[in-house]
Amino acid sequence: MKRGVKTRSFAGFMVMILVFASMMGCSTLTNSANSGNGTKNNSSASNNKGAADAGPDYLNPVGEYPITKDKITLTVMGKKDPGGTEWSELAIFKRLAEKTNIDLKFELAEGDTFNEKKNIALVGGEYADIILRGAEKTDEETYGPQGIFLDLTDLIDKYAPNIKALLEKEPAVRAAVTSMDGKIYGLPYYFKTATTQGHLSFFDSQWMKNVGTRTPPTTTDELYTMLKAFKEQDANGNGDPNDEIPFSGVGLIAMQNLLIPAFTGMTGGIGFDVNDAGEVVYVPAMPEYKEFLAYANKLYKEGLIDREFSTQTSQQWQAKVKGGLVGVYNASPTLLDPETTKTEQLSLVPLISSTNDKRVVKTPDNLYTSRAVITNKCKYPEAAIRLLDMFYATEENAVDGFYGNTVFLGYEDEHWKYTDDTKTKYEWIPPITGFGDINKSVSVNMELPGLLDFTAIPANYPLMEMKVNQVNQNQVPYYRDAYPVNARFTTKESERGNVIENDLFSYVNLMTTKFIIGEESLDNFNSYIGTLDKMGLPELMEIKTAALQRWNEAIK
Ligand SMILES: [Ca+2]
Repeated sequence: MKRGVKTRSFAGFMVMILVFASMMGCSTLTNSANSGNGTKNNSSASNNKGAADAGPDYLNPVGEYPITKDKITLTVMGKKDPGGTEWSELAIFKRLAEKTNIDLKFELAEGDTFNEKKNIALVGGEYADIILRGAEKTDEETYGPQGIFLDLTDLIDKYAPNIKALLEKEPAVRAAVTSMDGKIYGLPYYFKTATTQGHLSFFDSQWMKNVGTRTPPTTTDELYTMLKAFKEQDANGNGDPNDEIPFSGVGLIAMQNLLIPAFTGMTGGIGFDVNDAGEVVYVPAMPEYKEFLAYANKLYKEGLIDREFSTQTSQQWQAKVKGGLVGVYNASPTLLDPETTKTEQLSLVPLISSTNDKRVVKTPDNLYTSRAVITNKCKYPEAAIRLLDMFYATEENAVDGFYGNTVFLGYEDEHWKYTDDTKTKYEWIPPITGFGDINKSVSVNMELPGLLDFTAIPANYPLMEMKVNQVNQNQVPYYRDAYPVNARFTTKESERGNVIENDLFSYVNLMTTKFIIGEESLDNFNSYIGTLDKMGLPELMEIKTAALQRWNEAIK
């Protein structure tokens, strides 16, 4: 899937910078009509204020369109998906420009190339008015206090009623977007859909019936018994009792989602969590983690875990699953062939064990920060925030059919429609047949700033329906947050913390795999803990604890 852009020569890269720089000049020209001087760090347009509440002269009142009286142009540096359509060709941006009088001039790049370009631009002072879909929290902490990213707090208050409503309704969203200095530099993507999920420990109900198991396992012992039966009998019913792989996945993902929570009662996987006393814990250093390792080692020794779990590619694992060889396959049933899969696919409830009596599954992420920042190059920050605010509209305050969900799905009754008044199911309208088509011609369907709140599921898609029903029944009731993913760190804390955390992650990954496959004896668990300490775990715990305390204050 990767991208010719990555191998672009340095000369080519410089050409891109030059094109970008000339675009900046272009935007300055457009702006010069309205701005008396060329100062960088002030909205000169907003200096021409009329009445106190009406905003600057160039702007129509909030709620009225177009947003600006005359056409303006804003430059946007954006991170696009590999091979994705140029954003200027997408329907949402074309229609928004018509409605608002705001033309967006895009300078796009992909993946690491984008990050490199962004850093060069910000350090070199040649950046766009807006950065879309590619800034990070650490950028906010660095470039916010320097004044390069604008503090959006007052702009939101005056010009962005939809964003304001979201922040008032969701204290965790406000906390997540608030920088260390108490200001708001970046706008979030906040998403809730029916198809986001907890863990994915699905299996075929027919396998269970074929081996005489009556009800799905709810403890680690019961899981062991079922996996053993899968191994010993002809669970897939093809006449060969020896071709079953009872439990498979790629790497440690399945263990993190199902087995580690079953033994530790924590959902932080091989990372950080917060215990019931409110203290930071590092899950792979918990005594209960040793019990998980012992259990997984037993499964591995007895051939109940795929022998190739730590070495196989995603494609190899998928081929086994689609070939009907895997029991608990640890993926969404939508991976299976809809033509041939007619049996009920079940998901395990979170399991309990000898060391844990709480059923827990990790709450899925529903928020990405820093999806849009406005820089001090922008002469029209009021217009920029009003345009971005449209991405946070709900169905009730859509403007010409555009609201948060439009970014995800396209325009209702043009690209998709509900199948009936209950609004529980939807279907695509040809020629649109799926999200791939939306991304090709209509929108960038994920990770732009905005609010996505969509609980309908696709019609005529039984495997998706099974998944959603199982997740709602067996996982949603047990959601538990791990360490807050949106806690803020100082620049110094992140620099030091990231080094330690990456080292720990690599070591824990390696050692966990070795303990499971028996290459390392569990007698060495204590020396493994000692190594974690030597690698800086206590220092990282302090950093994480300080950030957690700030987070807890922020969400009060
Ligand atoms: Ca078989």
